[in-house]
Amino acid sequence: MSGAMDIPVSLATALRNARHVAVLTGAGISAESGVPTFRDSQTGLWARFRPEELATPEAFERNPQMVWEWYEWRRKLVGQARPNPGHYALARIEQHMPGFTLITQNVDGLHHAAGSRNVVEMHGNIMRNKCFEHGHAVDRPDDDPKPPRCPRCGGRVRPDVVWFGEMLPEHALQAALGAAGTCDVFLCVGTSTVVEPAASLPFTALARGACVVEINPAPTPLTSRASYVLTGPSGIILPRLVAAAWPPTG
Ligand code: BJW
Repeated sequence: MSGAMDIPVSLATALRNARHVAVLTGAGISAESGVPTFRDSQTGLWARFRPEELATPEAFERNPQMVWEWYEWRRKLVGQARPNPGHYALARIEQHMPGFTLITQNVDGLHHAAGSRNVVEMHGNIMRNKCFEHGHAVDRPDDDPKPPRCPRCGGRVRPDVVWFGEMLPEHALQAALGAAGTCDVFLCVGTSTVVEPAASLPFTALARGACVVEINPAPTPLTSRASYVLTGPSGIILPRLVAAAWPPTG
């Protein structure tokens, strides 16, 4: 990618003429905001931590303090992060579209911070909490103990995110499936496209006949099937895609 000229005209036209655009984002879109991805070999969280020790209900039952403290550390990172040009470009696309659904696997809230409105959070939000036993929402947990206790039932408090082996929020799953099954253009941005059920969404869109665009510096299981592959960081490519579809006037 070296300039706006690198966006194929046929892609810019398809985006401009779309009635419904669906976007799936993953950790890569927030990498340029300083939030580590999961699976990148040098910087990814799981180059240093084992997911089965941290991102499962069993891990929390085994060692709730360690899991709670890992999430507190990540909350600090996310709390300092600001949206990057990739997040803002997606908010701009929404302003141009009659129908737009931004499906994110990210728990960092940066799409809302960038001004996106129709955001579906498939894996929850790291800034929210709920109790482990009954799912009661817990607004402001105490600092101690770690993890704190639910004021309603005394259960342990956990982050309101989706761990491996857990069901996704039903409303989010339905909204994501609905958007993938009805869109004309599907953008798959900054995800390794391996964690289900999110990873199936671009394939659902392909089966429906949508134009599926992958934006990622590295190949994924989608790369060989995508209609267009834009190789590079989303903070560079997405603003170029917007400029190609809706050229600045004057
Ligand atoms: C850039 C960039 C730049 C870098 N610009 N890009 C069917 C088959 C097999 C298994 C399953 C299945 N169905 C369900 C499962 C089990 C499991 C699963 O999928 N396992 C697979 C690993 C095989 N799924 C589940 O358990 C899900 N639950 C479920 O399906 O319930 C029903 C059920 C249960 C059990 C059995 C069967 C059915 C729940 C999944 C929950 C995932 N949770 C996590 C943690 C969230 C909380 C937290 O943040 O701590 O979600 S795991 C982690 O992975 C996180 C992410 O959202 C998710 C996806 O990762 P993502 O976003 O793709 O990040 P990376 O790091 O992998 O990739 C980053 C990408 O960015 C790379 O491609 C880079 O190249 C790129 N990049 N810089 C653009 N500047």
